[in-house]
Amino acid sequence: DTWRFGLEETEGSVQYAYAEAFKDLIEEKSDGDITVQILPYGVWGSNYSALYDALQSGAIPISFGSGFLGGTVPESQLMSLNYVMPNDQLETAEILNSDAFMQSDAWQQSFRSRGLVPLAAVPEGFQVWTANKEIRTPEDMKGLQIRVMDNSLLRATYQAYGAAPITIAYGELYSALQQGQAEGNIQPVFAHENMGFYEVQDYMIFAEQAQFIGNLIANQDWYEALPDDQQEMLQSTLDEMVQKGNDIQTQFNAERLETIKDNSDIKIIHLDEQERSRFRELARPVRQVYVDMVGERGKQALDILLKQVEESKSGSSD
Ligand code: 6CS
Repeated sequence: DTWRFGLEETEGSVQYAYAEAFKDLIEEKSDGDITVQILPYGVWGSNYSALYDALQSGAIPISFGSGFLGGTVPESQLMSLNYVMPNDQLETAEILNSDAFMQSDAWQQSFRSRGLVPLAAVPEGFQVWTANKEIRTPEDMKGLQIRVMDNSLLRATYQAYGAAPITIAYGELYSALQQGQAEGNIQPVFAHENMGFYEVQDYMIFAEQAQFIGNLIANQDWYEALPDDQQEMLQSTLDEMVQKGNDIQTQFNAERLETIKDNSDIKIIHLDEQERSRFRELARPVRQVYVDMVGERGKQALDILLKQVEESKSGSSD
C-alpha cells in the first residue's frame, strides 16, 4: 500500500521532518508493506483548499491542516487561540495528544462530521511576530497590517490587539512583505527562515502567545477501512511522534534562529512578563468569540482543553 501524505509546508520545514520520521517508523513497522509518499507544499499544488478537498475526497488520505482549515473544520480554530496553552512546549504537545482531548467526542466529531479524523496535533514552535518597527505594546501594533492565516479567530485576535490584520496566501507572502502590502508577519522561527521572510523584515518579536499547531488528519473512510493491525501501528507511531515531534521543532527553531542571526541584522526582542500581560488581557475575550462562532461542540472542546491545562504541571500561560 502507498499512503499519500500531504504537507502545508515545503522541504526544510517541521512538517517535512515530522513526515520523514513518521515515514521511517511506518515503513519499518510494516516490514515494507506500506510506503509513505510525502507530498510537500508546491508538489500537490499551493492552494490549501485544494489540499483539504483532496483530503476530504480521499485522494490524499493523510494531511496536515492548520490555520487555513477553519473553512473546512471551524472548530479547528481552537488551535489559534492565544495565551491558552502551558508555557512548556512539550507539555502542550502532551495535552493536545492526550486521550482526554484528542479522543474526546467534541474534537473527534468536529472533524468526523466533515469526513475527517483528527490523528494528532503537532506543535511546531512559538508563533513569532516580525515587523519593520519595534512592537512591545498594543499601541505599537495599532493599525499594523499584519498578515494572518485565513482564519476568523486570528483576525479577531489581532483586531483585539489593535492591528489591522490581512490575509495573504503563504506562497505570496514574501513578495507582499517585500513590497509593503503586509507590514508584519507571524510564523514559527523555522518558517521565517525557510521561506526567507526574515530577509524583508527588521524586527522579530517573541511574545510567547501561542505555538503554531498543525493538525494531522486522515480521511475518515480511508481510516476506517484500515485493518486493525494497521490502525494500531498508526496509533503507536503517533504516540512515539509526540516526543519526536517536539525534538524536531525545538531543534529546527533553535538552529534556524542562529541562521537568521548569522545572515541578517534583524533585531530580536523578547517581551517581558509585564509586556506580555497587556496582550494576554486583550486576548482573553476572544475565547468567547470562538464559542460564539463555532457553537456548543467547540465550547466543549475548549472546556476540555482548559481543564487539561489547569491540571498541567507548569500551569497555563494565562
Ligand atoms: O503561514 C502560513 O500560511 C503557513 N505557515 C506555516 C509555518 N505552516 C503552514 C501555514 O499555512
